[in-house]
Amino acid sequence: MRLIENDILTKDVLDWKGMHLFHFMASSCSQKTRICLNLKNIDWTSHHLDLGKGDNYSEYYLGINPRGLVPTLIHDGEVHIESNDIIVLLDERFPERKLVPQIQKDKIVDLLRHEDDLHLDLRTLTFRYTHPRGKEPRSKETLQNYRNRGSGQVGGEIDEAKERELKFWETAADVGITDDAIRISTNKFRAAIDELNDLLTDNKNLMGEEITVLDIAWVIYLNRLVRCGYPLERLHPRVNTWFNSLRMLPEFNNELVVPPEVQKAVDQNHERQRLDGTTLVEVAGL
Ligand SMILES: N[C@@H](CCC(=O)N[C@@H](CS)C(=O)NCC(=O)O)C(=O)O
Repeated sequence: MRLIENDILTKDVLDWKGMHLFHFMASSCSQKTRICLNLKNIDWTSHHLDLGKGDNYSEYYLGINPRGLVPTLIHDGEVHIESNDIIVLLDERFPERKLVPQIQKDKIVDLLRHEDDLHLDLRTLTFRYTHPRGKEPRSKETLQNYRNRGSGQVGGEIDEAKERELKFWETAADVGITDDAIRISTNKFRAAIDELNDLLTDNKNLMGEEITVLDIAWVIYLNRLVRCGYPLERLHPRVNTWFNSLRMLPEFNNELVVPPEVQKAVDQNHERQRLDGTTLVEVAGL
């Protein structure tokens, strides 16, 4: 989705030349975008934000992306948000290695929409089953900044996605990530992965022989789910085999490495959950 000038308060980016990406190392949507850039050999300038430190809620960044989310792509002064729109746009502008075959475009866009609908479910599982984020993952002060800064509009319209984001963080602070929320989100993923299994029945990759953006998007999600303790191999062996074949390619692997201290915190979290009987498998009844 390309923003219009009125959506953008940090006007200097409108004069930027070349390809710039605002992203966060560990963000799934950023990883997806970076893998596309890698596969297409596109040169880009990195603007790294640390979401844990709230860099995405600065006046500067909310002036660029009123949703306060990563990634944001700036291409010759055009500001684009929403990772799925960005990867489809990159494929149109850099067709050398096609990742959205024209003939499959409508179906891919439709399936990507379904993937994006599950994004808050992925966040729900992440915030309980990777490293612990504390009782209030985004403080009241941070959320107040988020509410007040930026134009609050996308495409000239009041942005409802921002309200949805605020609600997510306020609920997380109020009641935490509940067992019910874990069950609901996990069941949605289980059903979605069963659909991937059907797509892989006769195909090497989700849309056929070649890798498309849909494969990239789902490898990223599955990578996160497996890190949360989702038993992919046991529940969906065919999907697991396909996932591992792509996950280990250097263009993917380079974007998915986890720093040892972060992995240690995840392992400790899982150990605690095993002792308490609150692993993902136990809570979701898998
Ligand atoms: N639909 C959006 C979702 C973007 C999104 O939620 N990004 C996450 C990181 S994966 C984010 O920026 N979260 C903000 C935060 O954690 O404060 C997209 O695909 O770009």
